[in-house]
Amino acid sequence: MNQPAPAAAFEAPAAKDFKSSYKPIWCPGCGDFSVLSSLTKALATLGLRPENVAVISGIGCSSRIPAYTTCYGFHGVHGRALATAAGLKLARPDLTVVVTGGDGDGYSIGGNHFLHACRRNVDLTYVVMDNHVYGMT
Ligand SMILES: Cc1ncc(C[n+]2csc(CCOP(=O)(O)OP(=O)(O)O)c2C)c(N)n1
Ligand code: SF4
Repeated sequence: MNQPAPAAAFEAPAAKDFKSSYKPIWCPGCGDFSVLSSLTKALATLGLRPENVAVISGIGCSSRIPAYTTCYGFHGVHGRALATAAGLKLARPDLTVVVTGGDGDGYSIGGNHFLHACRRNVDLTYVVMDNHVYGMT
C-alpha cells in the first residue's frame, strides 16, 4: 500500500532570507554594511521569521536599514523611532521589534525619547550605529 508523502520539512530562514533585494546606497566601506549583516545573521540564529519581526528607524544613513530587510519595517521621522516602536510593541506584543539608527537620531534629536524608552523598559532591541557624525547631512 502506498504511504502518504511525508510533510515538507520546516525550513528555518537563513540570514539571506532576511535581506531584501534593495542594494544599500551606503558609501563603500561604511560600517552600516556590517551591522546589516550582523542583524540578519542574529535574526536567523534566533530562529525568527521575517513576518514576525518589525524593524523601525528614524532618519539617517543607518536608518535606511528597514528597507534592506524582508521584515516589516517603518522608516519614520528623525529622532522618533523609539516612540513608534514602543507603540507598535504595545499593540503587537507578539512581534519582535528592532529599532535601528544613528547616534544623531538616538542621542541628539531623539535623546528625550531614548531616556523615556529606558524608563518605560518596553521589550525592544535598539541598535545604535554611533559614527560620531550626522552622516547623512
Ligand atoms: C526633524 C529633522 N531634523 C533634521 C533633519 C536632517 N537630518 C537628516 S539625517 C540627520 C542626522 C543623521 O545622523 P545620524 O542619526 O547620526 O545617522 P547617520 O546618518 O550618521 O547614520 C539630520 C540632522 C531631518 N531629516 N529631520
Ligand atoms: S555618509 Fe557615512 S554613515 Fe552615511 S553611508 Fe557614507 S560612510 Fe555611511
